[in-house]
Formats: sequence, C-alpha cells, structure tokens
Amino acid sequence: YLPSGNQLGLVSVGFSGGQRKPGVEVAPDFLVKAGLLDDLREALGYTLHYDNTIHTYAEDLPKEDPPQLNMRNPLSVSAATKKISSQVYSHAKEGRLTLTLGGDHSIAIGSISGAARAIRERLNRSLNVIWVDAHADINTPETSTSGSIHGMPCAFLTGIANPDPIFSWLKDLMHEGSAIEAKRLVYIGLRDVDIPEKKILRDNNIKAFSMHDIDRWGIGHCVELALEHLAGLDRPDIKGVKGYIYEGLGPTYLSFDVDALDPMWAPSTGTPVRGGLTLREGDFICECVHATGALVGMDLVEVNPIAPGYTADSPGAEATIRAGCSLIRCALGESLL
Ligand code: 5AB
Ligand code: MN
Ligand code: MN
Ligand code: MN
Repeated sequence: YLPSGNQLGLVSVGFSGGQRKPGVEVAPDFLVKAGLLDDLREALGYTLHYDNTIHTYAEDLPKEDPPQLNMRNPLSVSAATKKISSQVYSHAKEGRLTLTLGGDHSIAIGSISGAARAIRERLNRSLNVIWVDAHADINTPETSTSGSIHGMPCAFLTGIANPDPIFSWLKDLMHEGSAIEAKRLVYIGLRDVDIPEKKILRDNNIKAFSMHDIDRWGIGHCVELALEHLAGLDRPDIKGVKGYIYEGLGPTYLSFDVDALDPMWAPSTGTPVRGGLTLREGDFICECVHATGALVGMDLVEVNPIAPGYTADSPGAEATIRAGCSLIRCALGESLL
C-alpha cells in the first residue's frame, strides 16, 4: 500500500491536554534523544521526512478552555488533533509510512483520521486499526468518569460518540459516518476496561484480545487471530486458510499505548496497570504487524518521563523510553535475522 516503502513521515506531538498529568508532552524529545532517529535512518534505512519540531500547537490553543459536555480541555484537544490530522494526511497522501510520537492518546483522533483520509483518497480503501493498550479508550463523553479525552479516541474515530460540536471537523473526513469502521478496530492487551466500555464493545461487536486471552492462547495465536479477523473483512474467501491469512490484509494502522506493557517494562506512564504484556510480547506484536507488509502508520503514546514517582533520568523513565524505541523499531522492520 506504500509506493515508496522506505519513506517515513514523522510527526512529533508534545501535547498532554487529553489527560491530567504533566510530562507526557516531553516524551518525543526523550525518544529522539535516546537515538530513535539515527536508528530509523541508519539501522532501518528510512528516508525521514521530519520538520525537527515537537509540536505543541500553542498558537492554536484557546486561553480559556473550561470543561464542556463532560470533556476536559475540549477546544484544545480539538484544535491540536485537527492539526495532527492534516500533518499525518500530508505525509500519508505522498505514500509515506507515518510515525506519530505522543503525547497522550487523544492525539490518535488526529493521526488516525488523517491516515484514514489519505488511504481513502489514494486507494479507496478503509483503514484497519490495531489498538494495543491496557485500556479500550472508547468512552463517550457521557460514559467517561474522568472527562479525560485520552480515554475516548476510539469512540470519536468510530462515530460511536457524536463528534458534534467539539470535533465537528472530523465529520468532513468521515466516510459513511465514521473515520474508521468499528469492525476494523481490534484490541490487544486490554485489562482495565470501564463497565460502560464493555457494553460498547459488546453492542458494537468489536474484536478484542484481553490479557486473559493472551494468557490462555498465547501471544502468537492472538496476533494471528487479530490479523485473520481483519484480513477476512476484505478477503472472506481466504479466511482461516493458514499461511494465507495476511494476503487479504488491507492497509493497517498500529496505535500503541506504552501502558499495554507491564509496569515492570514501562512504569513511567500516566495510567499504569499491572498484569500487562512483557516487552518481548509487545515487540512481537509490532514485528508481526511489520511482517504483514500492510502497515501504513503507527502511534507511540503515553510515555511520561516524569510521571508521578519518576524523574527523567530515573531508571523507570529510562526503561520506558527504551521500551518505546524498541516497539517502534520492531514495527518499522527491525528483526533479528
Ligand atoms: B489511555 C479510563 N478508562 O476513561 C478513562 O492511557 C482510563 O490512553 C483511560 O489508555 C486511559 O479515564 C487512557 C479510566
Ligand atoms: Mn492505556
Ligand atoms: Mn490509550
Ligand atoms: Mn495510560
């Protein structure tokens, strides 16, 4: 799906308005300082399209942004994600793989809508999304108990939450009512899903592989089933045929929240939840998605080098930053052999 496979568009987002804890906005700086760009260029051979800017969108953010409809910082999140959407779109419409560094997970409203729009225009295809996270991030403003928009991106992207009036710009990019279709969203790593979110997942028949499923079936089988589900949407004729399961896989986006990893590997994040993926399991998911050849874009979000209890040079923060770099390298083609 990428005419020029080694062209990478990078968008660095220093935005944290989708949640309450300061620090997630400095993550791109630390990921870059850890050598990420050299790895992408030298070890993985990408031609990087990057403006060398960590965007805060400060000039677009309102001075006053009181809660509306149970959303915190609604106008700020809307303004930032609208810009992110057009940045990712500009790369993706050139056929570049895109990498968006967060920032909190609300930024995926921008990155995924931008990628979906480009894929629709370039290929007339719908975008698949693999969402790797401890959380489902599919609260509507009505069901959210926190009001934090980083817990809602999937609801807005699928149209399960009404984008009006705060995210009304999203409607212009929508195809048949949503930026992405609920059936094209697959979760891996869930273990902290709110009760109303469980109902939303059930009511909309959304595919999800929780930590329970991973314990039961193993990460290898779960990833295979996830890819098989998505591939089967476009090629029902080859569904379940071993060895051919990826052949039908349409253009696919990977949104990776570092809190999918167990806090043993990625402790320095805003909403850590014990009982998560090992770093190897996270890397494995990324390697498998890379191996499909269908990856068109990725987010790496929720690294917070100064999350409560950490400083940027503490071992926990360094481990989290290193884990983030590893996940990205694996999704973008690092392999052992
Ligand atoms: B993250 C919670 N479901 O809505 C909510 O880190 C947590 O992007 C959301 O996955 C976590 O506030 C958002 C309780
Ligand atoms: Mn999460
Ligand atoms: Mn998340
Ligand atoms: Mn989190």
